[in-house]
Amino acid sequence: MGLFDIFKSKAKKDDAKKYRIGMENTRKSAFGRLAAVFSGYNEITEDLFDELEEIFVMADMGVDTVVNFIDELKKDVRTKQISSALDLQPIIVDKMFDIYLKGEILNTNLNVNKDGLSVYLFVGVNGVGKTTTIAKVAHKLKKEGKSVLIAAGDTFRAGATEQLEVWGKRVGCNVVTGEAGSDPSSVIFEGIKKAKADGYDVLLCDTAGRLQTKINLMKELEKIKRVISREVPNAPQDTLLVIDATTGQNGLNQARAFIEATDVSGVVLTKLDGTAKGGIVLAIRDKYNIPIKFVGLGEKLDDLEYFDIEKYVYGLFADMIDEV
Ligand SMILES: Nc1nc2c(ncn2[C@@H]2O[C@H](COP(=O)(O)OP(=O)(O)O)[C@@H](O)[C@H]2O)c(=O)[nH]1
Ligand SMILES: [Mg+2]
Repeated sequence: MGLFDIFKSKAKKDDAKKYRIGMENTRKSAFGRLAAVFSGYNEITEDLFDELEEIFVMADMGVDTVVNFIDELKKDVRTKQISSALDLQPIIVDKMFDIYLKGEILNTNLNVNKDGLSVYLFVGVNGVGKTTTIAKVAHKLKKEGKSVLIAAGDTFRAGATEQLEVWGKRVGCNVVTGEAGSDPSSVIFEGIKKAKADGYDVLLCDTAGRLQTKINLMKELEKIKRVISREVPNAPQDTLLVIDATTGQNGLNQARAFIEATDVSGVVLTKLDGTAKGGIVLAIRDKYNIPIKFVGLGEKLDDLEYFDIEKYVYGLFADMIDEV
């Protein structure tokens, strides 16, 4: 059974509700045009493919990914000998799933240290949503029964530490802070010391998002990681690159500096609710081959979901799927 059919069941739909609500912008603009396009065609034609291509590019799937995707669709149409435009719809949904997975099983869960403290480092350009995401992750992990400590490693931006302290109070999490302008590694070091002494399960580390030269960025992240791995072997368990979905392909280019500067093990894609460019998930997968671990679907504490490709694809096509 294809994804198209699976999501006709009510239980699945309820489970994916946050995605359906959060991705409304993408659906209403780019993907919402699919229904109108399909209503103009009975048969599958080259013009139909051209219109589909335009929609996918508009949703920011990335030109290379789209070209490849359209090729795959055409191949499927040929091998399955389909000619009716209506029969193409479920194939689009299923193929989208395939091009994300590429036949692999992707680890979208956080890596966990079985011997004690798990340390997660959050990196990314200023304003993408690192601090907010840390609060959301803290909230989520606490609900899962973990004890969570936060280290306010952004000592650079004025007010960053206070912002995190406010979130900490809201979530009910202690926040380890340092002086403004102090070395971020020293704040993170203090965080680890406290986390180990008090037996915390998780330490979440914020960092500044300065767009410095790559060399400086590399040195700063290297130093932070050196301190972390000296104190906790094999840590950080994950280095999470936070990317703002509203910045589209531009944001991806900025993110590249971080990927080149350090080992990134996962992506958090924020503000998926605030963009029509929800196709960016597929562009990230194609360009960087790093799994997306979380998506931000709003500004509130509960608006963070573990990334799930099925629910995401449902978020893109909910109108089309629900209609059938
Ligand atoms: N709509 C929406 N806004 C978000 C999301 N994540 C973060 N933001 C907003 O993005 C802005 C910048 O967030 P912040 O955490 O300070 O970014 P940082 O500079 O990377 O730490 C804030 O106004 C957040 O409320 C999200 O998933 N959806
Ligand atoms: Mg911040």
